[in-house]
Amino acid sequence: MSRAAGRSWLTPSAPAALAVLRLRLPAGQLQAVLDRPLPAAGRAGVARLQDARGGLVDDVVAIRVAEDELEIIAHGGPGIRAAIDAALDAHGAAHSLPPDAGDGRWRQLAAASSPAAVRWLLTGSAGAAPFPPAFLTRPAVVLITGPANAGKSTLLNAWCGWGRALISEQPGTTRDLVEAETVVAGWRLRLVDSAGMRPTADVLEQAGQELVEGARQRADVVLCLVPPGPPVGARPGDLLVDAKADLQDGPGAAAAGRLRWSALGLPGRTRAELLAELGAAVLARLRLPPGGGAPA
Ligand SMILES: Nc1nc2c(ncn2[C@@H]2O[C@H](COP(=O)(O)OP(=O)(O)OP(=O)(O)O)[C@@H](O)[C@H]2O)c(=O)[nH]1
Ligand SMILES: [Mg+2]
Repeated sequence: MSRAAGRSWLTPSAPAALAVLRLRLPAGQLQAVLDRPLPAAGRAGVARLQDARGGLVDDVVAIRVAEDELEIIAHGGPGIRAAIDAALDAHGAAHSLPPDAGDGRWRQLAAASSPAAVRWLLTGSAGAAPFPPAFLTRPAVVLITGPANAGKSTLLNAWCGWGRALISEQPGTTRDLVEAETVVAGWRLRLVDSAGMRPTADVLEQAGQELVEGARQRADVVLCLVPPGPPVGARPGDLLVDAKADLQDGPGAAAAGRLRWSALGLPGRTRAELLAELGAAVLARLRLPPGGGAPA
């Protein structure tokens, strides 16, 4: 049974140097689109895309992806695209193929949000992503919570690499949700610092604490910092981190096998190494393979 003829742009319509198009026509009609013999199956060739009367429309690269199908790399200006559309209408390829004609990866690439997602799309095998597909198009949201003065804002600043949030020795400093981005093993993470949890009569601080509940709802993972003392505000499922670990008793604290964080580093471990461990734990929790999981 012959397949429906048609065409489908695989790249977005914004002006760009190049645009990519899938074109499906019976082989005889397909030949009429180009001024040279069609490339053999699986091969590519340079050719002129011509209108139904043989007039030049664009110089293109044509890849023969099937007997009746070409992938065409053309110039990406809006005028050229319009001229190609008009020419292909006249060749009988007027109907757009469904949006996912071909493998749809060009569309996904245009929307990819992390270098790791781009890498997987370019080099990974076909089929379902080996990570939650939501993270193809948006960064994961990581909420940093815990008691007041636990070092949450200090961690945010260390992780994003600049002084995004105010830090002070005074508990109750952060009230708003403070967001910043970092990249871990190719994955963009949206970090959200939040008001510290403690009983307080301060109305603004209470309002800040209420925001944390909403932030929990939209977080993909919650890091709860646990400084020396009893845990405050932790919930089941939170990733617990021994915070201000430089102030904690080494053997006892380390024994729990929990993540440890100190802005000052720890004996034998630099701050950067501790951050890398936190990042690896967050990626593992989110099921995000380093670098997108594509072969090196
Ligand atoms: N010893 C030690 N001090 C730290 C560490 N991290 C932060 N501090 C200090 O602890 C104090 C509080 O740090 P913040 O980052 O403002 O704490 P926070 O959790 O954001 O506090 P709130 O916003 O008030 O809830 C500051 O004086 C920091 O310099 C750490 O790992 N070790
Ligand atoms: Mg703070």
